[in-house]
Amino acid sequence: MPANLPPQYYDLEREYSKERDPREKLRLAEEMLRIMPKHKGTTHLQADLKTKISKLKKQIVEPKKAGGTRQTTLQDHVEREGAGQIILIGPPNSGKSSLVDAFTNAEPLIADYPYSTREPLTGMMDFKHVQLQLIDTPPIAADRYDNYLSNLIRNADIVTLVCDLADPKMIENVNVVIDRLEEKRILLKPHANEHHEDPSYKIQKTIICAHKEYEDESGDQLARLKRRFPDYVIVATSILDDVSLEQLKQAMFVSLGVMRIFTKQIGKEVDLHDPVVLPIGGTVEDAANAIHKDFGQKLKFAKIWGEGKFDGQRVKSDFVLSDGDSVEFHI
Ligand SMILES: Nc1nc2c(ncn2[C@@H]2O[C@H](COP(=O)(O)OP(=O)(O)O)[C@@H](O)[C@H]2O)c(=O)[nH]1
Ligand SMILES: [Mg+2]
Repeated sequence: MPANLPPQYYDLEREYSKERDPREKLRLAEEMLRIMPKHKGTTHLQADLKTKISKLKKQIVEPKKAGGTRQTTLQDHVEREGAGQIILIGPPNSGKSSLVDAFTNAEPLIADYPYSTREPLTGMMDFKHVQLQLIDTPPIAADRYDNYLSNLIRNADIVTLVCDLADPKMIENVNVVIDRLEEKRILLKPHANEHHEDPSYKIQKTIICAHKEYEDESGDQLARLKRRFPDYVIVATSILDDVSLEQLKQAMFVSLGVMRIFTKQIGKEVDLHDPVVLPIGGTVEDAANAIHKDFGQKLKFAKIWGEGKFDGQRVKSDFVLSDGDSVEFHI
């Protein structure tokens, strides 16, 4: 039976075969399926198109990784990688993409016009051999809020609110961000241990990045920010000031409430490149279990090196470790 396809179908098919962007291909394929007459003569074609559509959908949801950079396309969820997930949010043009560019191998578009970032983008940041995942996001403004942001922000470990010291309307624009999130029942707070009587509200621990510090010679803008956010960790940064960028990284790491524990095999040097990351308060047993399930139970004792300890001090499984300690396990 002849297919008797309408002429538009052939136009779409031509476009489809030239198109490279999978999302645009998907749109075209769906359109082809929509206009295709549904009768016996087109059954094969229909099946064919449906297969193409499902393949394209898969390709879009699971894009191949390239050098740790990933354009997230399933936009409201970023699969967690590394020891913590930190989302950068803020008004347009505040410098979110520049920071993600400086800290990770991701390559976001940086531009002097607002709304340059259209989609979340993730990249991995190394901080003293700990891998942290950063998410760059589109701006939040009075006339702009991408709904998928709510889930992304709720699911991140920490929010970094990037404020633009060069913006005379900085406070106003930052307030818009806070208000819009509150509408979505997300409350940015300096600590995670606050509670809200309504459980549908999410309290999200937040640190403040006071960006473009060199544009604020008088320091008035920074002072304004400190008055507006009295209890928050605030780090003043500039892309041109490496020390400030290290301070922001440090603040991000500290805000996660984790510590790095280095491990050492008996008779060998400490492995300084691949620390175990544990919540602060973790013990020798927790460190052992992080290396291998049940390892903690088999442990007889451990020797540790670190600040405030004797070198090779012998400790039991319940010994509470501190950031930077090295541990040698004895079973
Ligand atoms: N003066 C100054 N400009 C910056 C700094 N960081 C970024 N910018 C500029 O601010 C503009 C917006 O940057 P971008 O990272 O795209 O901001 P986003 O919209 O928040 O992602 C660009 O023109 C950047 O070059 C900084 O530390 N100092
Ligand atoms: Mg951007």
